[in-house]
Amino acid sequence: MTTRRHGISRRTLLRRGAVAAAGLSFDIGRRGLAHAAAAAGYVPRPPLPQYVLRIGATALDPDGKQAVKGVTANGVFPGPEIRVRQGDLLQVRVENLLEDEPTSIHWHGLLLPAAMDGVPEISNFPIAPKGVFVYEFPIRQSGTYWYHSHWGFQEQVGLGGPFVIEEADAPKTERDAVVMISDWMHASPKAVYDKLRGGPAKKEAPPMKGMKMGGSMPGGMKMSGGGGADLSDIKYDAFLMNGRSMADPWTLSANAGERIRLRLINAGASTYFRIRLDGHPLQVTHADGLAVQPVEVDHLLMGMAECYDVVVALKAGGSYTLHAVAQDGSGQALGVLHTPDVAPKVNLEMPRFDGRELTYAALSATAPTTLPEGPDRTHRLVLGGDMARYVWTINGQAYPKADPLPIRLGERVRLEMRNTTMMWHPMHLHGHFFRVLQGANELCPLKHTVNVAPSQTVTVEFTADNPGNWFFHCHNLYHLEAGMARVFHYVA
Ligand SMILES: [Cu+2]
Repeated sequence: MTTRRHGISRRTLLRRGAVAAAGLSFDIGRRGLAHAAAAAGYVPRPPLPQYVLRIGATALDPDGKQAVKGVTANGVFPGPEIRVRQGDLLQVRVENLLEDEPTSIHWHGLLLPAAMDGVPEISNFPIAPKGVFVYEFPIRQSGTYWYHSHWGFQEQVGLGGPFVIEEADAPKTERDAVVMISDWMHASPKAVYDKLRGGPAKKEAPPMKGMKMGGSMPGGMKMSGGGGADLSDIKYDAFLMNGRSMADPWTLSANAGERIRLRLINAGASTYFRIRLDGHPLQVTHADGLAVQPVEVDHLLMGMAECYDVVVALKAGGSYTLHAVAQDGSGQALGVLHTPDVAPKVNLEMPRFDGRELTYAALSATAPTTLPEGPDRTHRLVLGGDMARYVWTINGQAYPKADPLPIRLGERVRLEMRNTTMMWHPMHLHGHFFRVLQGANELCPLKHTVNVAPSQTVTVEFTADNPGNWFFHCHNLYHLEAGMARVFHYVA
C-alpha cells in the first residue's frame, strides 16, 4: 500500500468510478491526493465525489403493460440518486452509449458555472453518440434537486434522477426518502408531439380555446377542461412514483412518530400533481431545495420540475397511501408509508382535496431575500399559445426563432410574466434563484420554477450574478419543444 500512497492509478480511479456508477459516492483518498498535491506544489482540492452516468437505450416497462424504448442512466429508471454534501466539488462523467442520438444532462436548480449547465447550443455542446463529457462544479447550496436530459424527449422516456445535497451543518436526524413522480406513455413522445404540431390528427377540428372538453383524441392527445383551464394536452398511460406503478407501488416502512423527510420531485414531463398523504398533514420545510419557514398543509400542487420537502410522522400501527394525482384527474401515482407492524396496503381511491392547500403566499424564506442594490431592469413577458398550430410563445416569438433577453451583471432583474393562455406554465430559470414577489414582503420565497396559472400574472426578481447564457423556459416538455423558451444573455 505504501507504494501507492503518493498517487492514485488510473486503474484505481476507473474501478472507483464503477463503484460510483452503482450509485455510491466516495472520497478518492483525501490523504493520497494531499500528498501528491504537496509534492507538486499546488493547493489540494476538496474531496471529489465522483459519479459515472452511462446513458443508453433501455427497454422500460414500469407499468407492466408494454415495453417502451427508453433512455436511461446506468440502465435504471429513475436514474441513480446523486447524493453529495454542501461544499463538495462534484464530478460526474457522462458517457453517451447511444448509437445515434446526442445527449446532455442538466442539473436542475443547481447554481453552477454556465459551462456545466448542460443545455445544448446555449451553454454546452451536446454529447455526441459515443462521446464523453465530464461535468465538474462546486456544490454551493443544499436541498432536493434533480437532473434530467435536456435533449429532445429523453426526459419523457426515462433520463432523469434525484440529486440530493445534504446540509453541511445540519445533523441528519430524520429518515430521508426521495419521492420522484413522473408521467409515462407507451407511445413515442416524438410521434405524439409531431401529431400535435400538425400530423394526421390536425385534420380534426381543433377545439376552441376555453371550451370544456373531456375524453381522449386519437394519437395520445387529449383535451381536458375544468374551471376554464386546459389542464393537460398529453394523454398518459400511467403515473409513477419512484418509477413504480400502482400495481407494484413504492413503499417505505418507518416507526410511528419518527420524522420522515419526503423529498418530493415532480419529474413529470407535462403533468401537474396534487400530493396528499392519507390521514396525515404535510409539514412543508423546503421549496425548490431551499429552507422555508415550516408550514402545515393538507395537500399541495406541484408544477413540473418543482421540488418540495415535507416532513411527516406516521400515526401508530397503520398503512397510509401517498397520492400524487394528476391535475386533470386522469390518474394517480401512489406510494405506501407504513409502520413495521402493518403490511403495506395500497388505497387506490382518489383522495379528496379539501382542507388546507399550499400557496406561494404561505411560503416564507427563513431570512430576508431582498436583493442587494443595483440598477433595475424589467422584462415583461407575455406567455402565449396557439393550440391550433401547437405553438407556444413568449412575447409572440417561438424559440429558437426568438431574441435573447439581455441582462447585465449586477442588475436587479424583474420578470413580469402574464399568462394569456388556458394552460398552466411552470416557468424555470437556469443558474439562478428568483424571489417570487408578494407585495413588500422581505421574506418572499426563493424558487427556480414558478407556476403561472391561466390568466394570471406572476412577478419574480433576481440579481444577475452568474454570467453566461441561461435558458428560461416552460417546464412542460411539449411547450418547451414548441417554443416557450428564451435565453438570458449577459451583456457587457
Ligand atoms: Cu407551458
